[in-house]
Amino acid sequence: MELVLASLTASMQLSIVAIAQPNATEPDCDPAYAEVCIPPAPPDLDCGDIADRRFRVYLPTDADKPEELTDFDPHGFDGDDDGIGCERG
Ligand SMILES: [Ca+2]
Repeated sequence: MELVLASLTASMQLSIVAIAQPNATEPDCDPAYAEVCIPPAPPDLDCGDIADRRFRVYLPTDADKPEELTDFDPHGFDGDDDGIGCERG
């Protein structure tokens, strides 16, 4: 009986971890932008929607870019691809 109870408690704890996991891994800041916290797209944001200016945008050629990063500049802040977002405006 004690064994059944212990097993039940363990499986309940596993369920709680499984439920909590998706929220923990969902980023609020898009990893494409190094210095600022910008929510991931969608929705697509423009420079007019954010307060940050002249912040770093990771380029595919950057040696120090995050390894898991595949979607570079999803918001299109760095239209001229020089690695700096929202120079103007
Ligand atoms: Ca730029």
